[in-house]
Amino acid sequence: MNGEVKVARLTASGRGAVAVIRANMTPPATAEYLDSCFRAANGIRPSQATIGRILYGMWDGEDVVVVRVGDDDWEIHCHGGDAAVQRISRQLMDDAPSSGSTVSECHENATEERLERAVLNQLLKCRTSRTASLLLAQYTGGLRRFLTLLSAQEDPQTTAAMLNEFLRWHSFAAHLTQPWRVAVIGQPNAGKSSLLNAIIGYERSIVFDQPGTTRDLVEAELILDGWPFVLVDTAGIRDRTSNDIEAIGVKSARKSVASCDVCLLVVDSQSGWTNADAELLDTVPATCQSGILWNKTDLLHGKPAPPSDMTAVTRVIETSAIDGIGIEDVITWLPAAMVPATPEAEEALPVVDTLASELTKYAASPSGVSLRNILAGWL
Ligand SMILES: Nc1nc2c(ncn2[C@@H]2O[C@H](COP(=O)(O)OP(=O)(O)O)[C@@H](O)[C@H]2O)c(=O)[nH]1
Ligand SMILES: [Mg+2]
Repeated sequence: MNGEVKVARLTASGRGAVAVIRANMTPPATAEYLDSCFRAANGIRPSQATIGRILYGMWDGEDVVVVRVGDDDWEIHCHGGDAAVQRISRQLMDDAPSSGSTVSECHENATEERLERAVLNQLLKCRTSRTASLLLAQYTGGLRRFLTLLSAQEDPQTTAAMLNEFLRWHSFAAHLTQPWRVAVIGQPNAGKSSLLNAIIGYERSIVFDQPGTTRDLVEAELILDGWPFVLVDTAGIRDRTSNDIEAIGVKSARKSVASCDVCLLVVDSQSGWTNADAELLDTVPATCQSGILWNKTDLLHGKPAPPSDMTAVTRVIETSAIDGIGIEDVITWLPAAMVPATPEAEEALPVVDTLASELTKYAASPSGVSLRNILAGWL
């Protein structure tokens, strides 16, 4: 009779540097299967290794570490991305000679409660301690307390007010795990790539003094005031372009503007404000805030400042990518514009998107589904 294989991921799902998979291979047949998957650098076969022995080697072309942790148990430490974990787990599950197999997630914090599981899932995606502490407060009871209070509420007006207050944080809560997207747009050569590099502090985009050099979107993640941001460098958005390669960049730039939270329009102050800039500003969707970066001010030498009718309606920051003028202002303005207010420490936040959508739907037409029914699915 064949043995049995049980595979479990010990580390939490989500991004991580290293993931650990535990494999339980019950005799008689299966342990040797590990030997065919994994080649240790020192030639020791995992099925013959002494308990506690750490083996470094290759698994299907990938560096992994295998440790025998018991008579029938091995740990496989591999790259932390989901793809590597799934590939190794599936291989053990599907190809090892066994009579039956199971796979499970069994990291320590696993909980059976749907609400906490969903919040934990979000918590694992946090990139900053500021966002993680907000999520943690929801995980350790903040959200459950609020939903319990809400479900006990008899008065429709109070219920509506509680829901309103909760749901007004919907977009903010979503951004705790999905960075605010900043599209950097502008005419070719205005200094978009240079400014992006100045903001993120290292050379990331191509900077070249021939118009239309940035063909691909270049994204850079950064943390501003504890909040996650992604800056997207774009090709100049123009309606007609003679260059096909740049046209691809222009197309994706339009798409990128459509999905961004804020647009930074870079203007070359040497040329001043042009119709082309006005047209560009018009492409920014109403859902998206915009700011103007009046760039190359180091070259101005008395040339005109941004027109005052423009500064009256939009935030204009005078910048120089070369000597760093205004970069600090941009870095301060972005988080202030995106997060004008922060919730109180104890405030419940709609950090679970499915729940937030269900409640938003309910709030729009309270006579339809019953609130108790919705909440019963979570409590
Ligand atoms: N003097 C000066 N030159 C700049 C500034 N920003 C960009 N440049 C120059 O303008 C040219 C185009 O810059 P780039 O960032 O590639 O523009 P993009 O096409 O908008 O991405 C390069 O030669 C840059 O060095 C600035 O603030 N001051
Ligand atoms: Mg560029």
